[in-house]
Amino acid sequence: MHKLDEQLVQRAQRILDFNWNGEYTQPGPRLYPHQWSWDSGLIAMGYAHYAQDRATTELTHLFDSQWTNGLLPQIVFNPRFGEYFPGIDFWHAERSPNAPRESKTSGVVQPPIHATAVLYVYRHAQDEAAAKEFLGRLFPKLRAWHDYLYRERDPEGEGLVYIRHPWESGMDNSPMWDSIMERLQLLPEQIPKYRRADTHFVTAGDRPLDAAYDRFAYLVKFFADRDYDEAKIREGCPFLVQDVLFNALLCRADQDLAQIARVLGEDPTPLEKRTRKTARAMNEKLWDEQHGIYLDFDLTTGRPLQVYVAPNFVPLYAAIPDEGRASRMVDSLESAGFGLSDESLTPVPSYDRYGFAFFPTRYWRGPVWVNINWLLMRGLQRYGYEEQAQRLRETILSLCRDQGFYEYYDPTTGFGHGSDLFSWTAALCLDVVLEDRTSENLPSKHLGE
Ligand code: 2M8
Repeated sequence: MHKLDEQLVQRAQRILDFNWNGEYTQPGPRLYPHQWSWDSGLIAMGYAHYAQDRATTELTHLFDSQWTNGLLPQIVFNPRFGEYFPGIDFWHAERSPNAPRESKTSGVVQPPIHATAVLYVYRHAQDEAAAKEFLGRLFPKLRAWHDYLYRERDPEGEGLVYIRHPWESGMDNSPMWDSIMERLQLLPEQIPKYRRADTHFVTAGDRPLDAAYDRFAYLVKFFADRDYDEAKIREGCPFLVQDVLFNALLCRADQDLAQIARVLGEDPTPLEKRTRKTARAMNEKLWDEQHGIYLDFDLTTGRPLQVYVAPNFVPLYAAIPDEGRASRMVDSLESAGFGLSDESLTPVPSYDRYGFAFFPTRYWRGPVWVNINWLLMRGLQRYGYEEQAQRLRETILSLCRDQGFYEYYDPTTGFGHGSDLFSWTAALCLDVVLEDRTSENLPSKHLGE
């Protein structure tokens, strides 16, 4: 390995060591002290290369707090840390008969990358027997997680699941939610009392506005008032969206779950059928022919959300578009708004930089995120766009090398912002250096036919 790469690997490992607490990895040391669901999946993929025990402990700890109906919570709280909003008491997860009694969690979910992470860990394992035991232990939990999503979040059986809070998307401050947030006119007495903690740790200018937090808090109370009963929530919830990133990762995770089933000698057929159904539904309902990208669908208005964000190219990672559409997506990624081939920019801005709400340093409104770049890099590799994937690879490495491991980066200056010592940035950077392409040996043929 090149000396510079070796140093980068050591630096990345030191970040993960620092944030590891014996049971899980804090996403960022001050801003995010608890365990976050999709962070853990991404972080485990980094550990897969050098700390298998940690990878399995991390995912096991998360799934230990799975609800009895299969819901995998966005946050598993560590009661030792009080300073995070919303904390344990705000959620009232205990009002649900499904919430765990032994541990404290939030009552929303995050993008389902877990089966993908579990398979990744298995494929990199040195100890085949231990890895197979882990696979066997996690398989029913992963199946219950995906079944929950299709059962509770896809009541019409379309093959597309909905999210019901911006936090469920993993990109809560995205301009994608602006029209919904604006529509949500609240009277002062409808806004729950709360105190933010995030702006104590990072500059308020990088974080969501208070008006957004008012609505985030309102939605949490809405769920708790309905005891987290999905049928009741669905009836009047002002935020119900079929999100592209979420469904693309679910489709990919179901492909990986089918692969896990095969390894364990279980029947993969129902999972394969389901993954094809989701791919087909995304191609039929969410594709935007004019702009060469997939769009989220707002179930309240019955219309697509015409907002162009980088995560909406992630269907490439799940092999959802056919070759023609993939090539249109690459053109869009190379267009001025996303600048994949523009040398004057650090790609990929998370939101079209000519879009009305573009803000290069405000969280999810324009900054470059390493997890999104990584998913796009892997997706582009899958379709054979080596040159474009290489640009993303180099971007991830140079950002980490020059700036350190930040939560996100300004695409116009390359400067790091948000939380420093950020775990998924370190984990994925590590993966990029040590990447073993053979672990990505799924067929590159698309699924949508
Ligand atoms: C951010 O979200 C949390 C709420 O979940 C927050 O702002 O407090 C997002 O970037 C999310 O995707 C991420 O999982 C989390 C922890 O890194 O932080």
